[in-house]
Amino acid sequence: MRRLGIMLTALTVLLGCLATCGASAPTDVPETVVLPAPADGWQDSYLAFMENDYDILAALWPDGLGGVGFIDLDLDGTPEMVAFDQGASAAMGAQIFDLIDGKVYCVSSTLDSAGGAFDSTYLAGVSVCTSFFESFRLSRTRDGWCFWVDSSNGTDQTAWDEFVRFNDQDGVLTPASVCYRYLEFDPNSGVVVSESYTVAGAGADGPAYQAAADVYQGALDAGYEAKGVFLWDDYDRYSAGRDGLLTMVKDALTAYVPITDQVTLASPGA
Ligand SMILES: [Ca+2]
Repeated sequence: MRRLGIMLTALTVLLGCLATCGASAPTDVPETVVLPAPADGWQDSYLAFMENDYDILAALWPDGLGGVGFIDLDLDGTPEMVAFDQGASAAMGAQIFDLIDGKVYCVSSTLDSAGGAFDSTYLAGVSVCTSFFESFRLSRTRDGWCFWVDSSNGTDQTAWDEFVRFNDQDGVLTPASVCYRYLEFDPNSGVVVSESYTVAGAGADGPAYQAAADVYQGALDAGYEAKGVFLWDDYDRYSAGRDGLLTMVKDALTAYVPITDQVTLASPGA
């Protein structure tokens, strides 16, 4: 029974949140989500990938990665690895790696060249820009439990937002575009001179975009705060080539917060 308790961990959101968050309560979505046990040796798999593929990583990001963290984005029990670049624009680009059948694959990247550098079997067309591990939110939406992120970036003349939902598709983390907004500004006046929207990849208008975004912004947030480490936390420790990167990954593994530690829990075996 103890083993059952370890393998099946139920996650319960405080019902009190329903009253205090002001969000509508999904009626047909369970109040708990059951996570399978993580894949054996998942930590070593990611470490080995970073060590063996270091030359590829160094070629793609010659100045080094900006941060590494682990988040179970598709709620299959095994965390994905999120690696930020150092952000040449307003937000950093996230590269997401998933452990699939014992092998690590890049499943999302802001770099087009990642598809040629890594095995692109599971590389999705949707990528994420953000600057914080905590931007990935675990919520109980009307469409079920999921992680999502408000991915955004821009310049002084443009701004875009994309709400990205993380799905598990046959054991593969799959980011999906919920809705997207692109704005162009007059650089002198700041007035919006053009705008375009999509919902689920199809052309839409502003109200449709907002309605799709509201499903996530208005959902019940589980209060989970993902953690990782950044290069600027300790340049001396993290910036020395392969060894520095592997140290960053090891520290990120230590910083990893299992979802069960962050919310009110109820083990079915307890
Ligand atoms: Ca996962």
